[in-house]
Amino acid sequence: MSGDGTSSAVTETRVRQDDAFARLVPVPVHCAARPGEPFDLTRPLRVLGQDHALVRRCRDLLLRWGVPAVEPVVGSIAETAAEAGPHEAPAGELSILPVEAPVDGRGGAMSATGECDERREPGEPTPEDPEAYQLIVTADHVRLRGGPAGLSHALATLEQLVAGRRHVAPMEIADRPRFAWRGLMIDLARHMVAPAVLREVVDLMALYRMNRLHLHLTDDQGWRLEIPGRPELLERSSSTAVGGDPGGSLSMAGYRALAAYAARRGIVVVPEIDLPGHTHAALHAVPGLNPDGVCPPAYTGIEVGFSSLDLSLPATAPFLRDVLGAVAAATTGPWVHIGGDEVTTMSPRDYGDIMAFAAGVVAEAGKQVIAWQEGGRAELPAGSLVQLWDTASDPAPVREAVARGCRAVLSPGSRAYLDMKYHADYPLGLRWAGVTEVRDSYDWDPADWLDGVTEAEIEGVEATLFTETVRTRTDLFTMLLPRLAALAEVAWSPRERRADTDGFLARLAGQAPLWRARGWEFHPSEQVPW
Ligand code: TNX
Repeated sequence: MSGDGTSSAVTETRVRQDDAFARLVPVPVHCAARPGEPFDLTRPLRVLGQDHALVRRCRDLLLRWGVPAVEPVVGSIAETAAEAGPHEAPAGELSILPVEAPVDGRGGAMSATGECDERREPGEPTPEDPEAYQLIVTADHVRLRGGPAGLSHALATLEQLVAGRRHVAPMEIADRPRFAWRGLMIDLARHMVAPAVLREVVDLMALYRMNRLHLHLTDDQGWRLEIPGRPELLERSSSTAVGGDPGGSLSMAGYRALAAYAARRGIVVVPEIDLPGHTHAALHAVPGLNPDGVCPPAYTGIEVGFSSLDLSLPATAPFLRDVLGAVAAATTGPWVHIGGDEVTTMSPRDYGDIMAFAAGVVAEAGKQVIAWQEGGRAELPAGSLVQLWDTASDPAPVREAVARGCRAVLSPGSRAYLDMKYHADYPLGLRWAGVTEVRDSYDWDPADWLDGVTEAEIEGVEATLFTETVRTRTDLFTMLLPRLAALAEVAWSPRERRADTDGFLARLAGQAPLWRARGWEFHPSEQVPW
């Protein structure tokens, strides 16, 4: 091969491409090198698409990573050449072109119209795959294709390829998720997380193509969401948090704004009102929810399992209707989470009754129910989601619920609970599910987790961040990163693409510049070759 100019050029291109693929998390279904020169990011570029928000995001991404000038074009470019008509941006596509792209006879930038060999197109995004996308890079054209969610994922992949570089190697990527549910739960109740930080969490999720932001909005220590007609909930129970720390809350408008921000990135917000346990903040605010009609003092410790609602009290059903009705009405996504975990003070029958009642209110409001694994014992509507979490207890309720037509979301404590300590001496976090390093979060497969539950019955995977010990933005990102990226790949990538954990850890190391650029602190795990 030595002395053969062509081969060495090809080899060189391959090295660059391998390098490019080595930066992608989650690993895509299909990626392959294409011949040709790399796409040059050091010249002024034009971003062309039909969707204003996506065009702007693409422009911002390129500017953030040092492209000297970016011209956003929504709709079409009117070409100046007399014989040339306008070049329309096809729906479902986003193009990045040099501003000086040559114009072909039909008025399009040449590379935007059919220069790609259509026979070599990797798998088309299909209507059944709203999150599928393609990314094709040639010397003069970066083309992203997919539905709105797919294009959002394509932008995430592009950002990983571009980050800090002057060129993108020619390549094609065709990608789609393994599981529909790729979630992250954030506990706002133990410590409030400010909306600006929640938007950063959304950005982080989008970077790893995650799509469900589950907000744990209520617990014993605080109530965080405005409920119209029930002002006492925020007046009495929003200023508290674990350890006497400051509380906080989301107005309905703030909640809707966050959900809209997430939706533009392909992410659905899933609100949780934890019932019937974890309700001390409600009991503290609403006298009629207490058997003696007297509100107990606020609670700021971290015990669990002591509080519960009582459906036999006249105030309880109206309370549940008001709260769940308001939450359902404010939620554009299809799901409302009704909690159901860690109830130790009720009979199984009372527990089942109140869970069934809450599920009925949610169903009447036109939403699907999701509940923690214990809720699998209650009568939930078919198609409800049951979320496995407690690796120390019998997962039978999840299995039974699946047998009755529910689907499983997997958040096994020992893998997906990002409030677990990284190691025994780690200053933050709890230990009830063990210590969890990044390999622990990565080295498992959802399809093997639950005997008797098949891959087809698994809706997906969700990481959780409970915040008993998480007080600041730095704490939050340090617990999420790097483990969240591991779980994102578990949920997105095909099993056969994940066989090489060391390879994953090397790709993970390549993410650090992206995190640093955003000011997201991360745990410098010794398992990762940073
Ligand atoms: C278990 S997860 C809980 C939470 C705690 C968490 C701490 C779940 C359904 N219940 O109440 O905050 O452990 O890791």
